[in-house]
Amino acid sequence: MSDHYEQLVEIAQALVAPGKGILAIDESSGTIKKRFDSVNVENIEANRLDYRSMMLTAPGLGEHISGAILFDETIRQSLPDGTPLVKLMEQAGILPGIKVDAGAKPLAGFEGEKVTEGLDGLRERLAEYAKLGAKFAKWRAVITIGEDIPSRACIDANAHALARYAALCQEAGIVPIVEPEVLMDGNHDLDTSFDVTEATLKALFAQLYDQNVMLEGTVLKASMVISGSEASDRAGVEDVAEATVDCLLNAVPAATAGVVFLSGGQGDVEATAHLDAMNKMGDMPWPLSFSYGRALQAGCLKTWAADPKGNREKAQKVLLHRARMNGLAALGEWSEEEEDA
Ligand code: 5MM
Repeated sequence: MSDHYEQLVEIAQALVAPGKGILAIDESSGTIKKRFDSVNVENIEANRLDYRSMMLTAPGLGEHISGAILFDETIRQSLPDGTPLVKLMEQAGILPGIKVDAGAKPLAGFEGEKVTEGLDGLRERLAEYAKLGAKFAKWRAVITIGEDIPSRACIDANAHALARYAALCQEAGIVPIVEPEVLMDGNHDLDTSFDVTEATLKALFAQLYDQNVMLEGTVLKASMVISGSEASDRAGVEDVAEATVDCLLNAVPAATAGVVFLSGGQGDVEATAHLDAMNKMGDMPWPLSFSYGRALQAGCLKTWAADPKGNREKAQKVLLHRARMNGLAALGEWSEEEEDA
């Protein structure tokens, strides 16, 4: 049992508090470049700070956002007036989180598959992040669906690394978010997505159990069970919601503090509708909420990029709207009328 039991449980429960979810703004250097390139913004530190601090200072964001996942650069940044972003988040009631993985790299011997690296030196990095104010962390593994993949070796290597990361986080008093993302890329059907997600989650929880990770102080960041993005006959909202909940019920122990979804390339309203449909299905063993990156940021980024100074408040409103919609979906109280209001 972790020395930090109560602290971890409290943080984990706060992350999935009713009607709240997580804002993922932990894009690594390569990913934020792609996002900025798409809206013609130069990828320099000043712009990254301006963009991310614009989101974190959106008035009232803490009503729907429990925590934000930061990148290493961001957790060390301050506003031009000297206020550290972490302090500003604390004042806004938003828990600071940190991405600690070093990215998904090719898995030797398994073409087309990846394993996430970053365990070397992780104990020391976590101790530093805890001093900087991080209350939770995130590690993302990537599972690809394709011809004859994923392999058992890929699923097991990633589950093992996720559990080692989670155990180190809890030792440091930091809540681990474990994210085994089954990618939406490809033309696979809903059943294939179900089978791969179920196998991945079962392997992950077996490893978490073997490595003494305390589930009450752990949050799962899951991908939804969804048709491949290039599938010809993609499943509708109700089917996705039912398949996802069935899969989670099969594989996720009730002791887990909560489940938050990634959006994985879904449209922003689509991601909200899926989450809402799941929560409308009734009581679950764990809270079901969101930890969206693109599905929270897409409209906000576009609005801000059109005129970073002039559109600051407008972009914040766009973000607040999506945060509120997803907060409603986390309660199963979202509707298209709310969306259009
Ligand atoms: C915000 O994007 C995160 C960082 O990705 P990279 O390490 O590839 O730069 C990403 O891990 C994100 O937290 C999750 O994938 C969820 O984001 P989406 O956009 O899928 O909701």
